[in-house]
Amino acid sequence: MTETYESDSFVRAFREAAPYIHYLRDKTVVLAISSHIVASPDFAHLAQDISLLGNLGIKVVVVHGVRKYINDLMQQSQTTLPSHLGRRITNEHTLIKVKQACGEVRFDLEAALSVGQSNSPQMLTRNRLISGNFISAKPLGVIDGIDMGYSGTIRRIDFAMIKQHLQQHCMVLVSPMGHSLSGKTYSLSMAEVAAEVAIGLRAEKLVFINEEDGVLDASGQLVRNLSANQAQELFEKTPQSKAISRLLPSTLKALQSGVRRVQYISGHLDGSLFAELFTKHGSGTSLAQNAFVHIRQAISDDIPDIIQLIRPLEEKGVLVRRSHDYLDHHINEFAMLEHDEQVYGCVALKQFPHEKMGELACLVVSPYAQEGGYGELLLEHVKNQARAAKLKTLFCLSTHTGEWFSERGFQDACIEDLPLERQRQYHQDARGSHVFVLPL
Ligand code: 1C4
Repeated sequence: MTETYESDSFVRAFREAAPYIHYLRDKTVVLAISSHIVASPDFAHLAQDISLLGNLGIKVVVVHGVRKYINDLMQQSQTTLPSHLGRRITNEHTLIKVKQACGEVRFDLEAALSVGQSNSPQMLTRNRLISGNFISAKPLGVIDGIDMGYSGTIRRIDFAMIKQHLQQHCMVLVSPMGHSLSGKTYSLSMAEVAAEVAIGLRAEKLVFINEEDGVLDASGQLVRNLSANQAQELFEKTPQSKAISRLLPSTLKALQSGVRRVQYISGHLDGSLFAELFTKHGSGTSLAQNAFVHIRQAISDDIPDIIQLIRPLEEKGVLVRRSHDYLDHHINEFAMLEHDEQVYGCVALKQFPHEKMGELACLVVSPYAQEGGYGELLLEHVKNQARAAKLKTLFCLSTHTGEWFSERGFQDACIEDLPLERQRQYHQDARGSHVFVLPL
């Protein structure tokens, strides 16, 4: 028997991760890290993973929060922090504490991200971390008669400077502080800074790393994927923790402004960052402007993906063999199922307009994504296409999957029920496939 590592979980995980790593190389990822996470002992693992992202060729910008550090300092001096509309009111005394807290978080972060991976035999290079006066700020001013003092908002971000550093393979560290042109310092919202940085850099992903696992539904279960509309609805109906609620406005703005994914993950869960970036299921909640899974018309560029999906099944006799040439000529019959920009399935509808019949063919869901309902989605898609084309009957031929179709309303049929042209092909193929039909 040939030895195989296929069942090895490392091999499977590596195969799953590789396309994501390839996709993210040279793209920008903004990581917005809560100060509660920086202060926690769990941060050491996360910092190592962040360093590794840089080594994988991903452009990383780290934005940090300061809330925990400020609260601790205020507690020590037994002062409370007034706030209005969810923003801290920063007077001169508080500003000193904010600066102090900000410096402390930065040093903690720099130290953790400076740990070299010297325990690795390949000695990965140490990432250079750059920070600077990237953000110009202006005061929030007086809101509802309340002077917000040194709490500010972003006026401008020096994206050219940030990009220059990223281009030179440096990691960029951005603090939630900004300076006005008159030299005053303002305390900013970490979520706002992270979103604006991600928007301006056209980041691929904005990842908020908090203490919570992500967004929860009414029964307290973690919600894996949300579109912007679903998120808005869910947050209205199901109150989330304060930390998560604070992120929603910036999240929606980032998504509306072109950031492809905003992700909420827990910084306490070892490996959560890698799981979120490099696996299909992720580890927290992933938010996108539009729905995650969609089925679209195939184009010639999809042929390599189709071949990758169908070849192993052709070898096993589950599917009929289709050459590159065949796919090229019949690509209009195919539809592709994508999840998060990755292809996970395909299906074809071959029409026999004379008989008002259609064949559902070449139905495949990637082995990495089976039993998640994608097969059902592809079937629904073909049924809708067939109805739109005014076909009356859908049929399919199968050697191994008859039960799956029977459970979805297909009935056993015989060869004579097929269009004549298909009957001829059936005898030519000599596969002895079972025939199933579904009245539409
Ligand atoms: N038999 C019965 N049930 C099955 C099954 C099977 N072979 N495979 C999965 N299921 C069940 C699961 O156990 C699960 O049940 P549960 O837990 O809900 O009770 C349920 O289906 C999952 O449903 P889903 O919607 O999540 O399904 P997916 O896993 O997303 O997709 C596929 C289902 C069958 C598409 C998927 O398992 C797959 O890709 N399988 C390998 C390829 C395959 O068998 N495709 C069907 C081909 S028939 C050929 C052609 O080339 O045109 C041959 C033509 C000829 O001449 O012979 C077709 C149509 O392509 N024909």
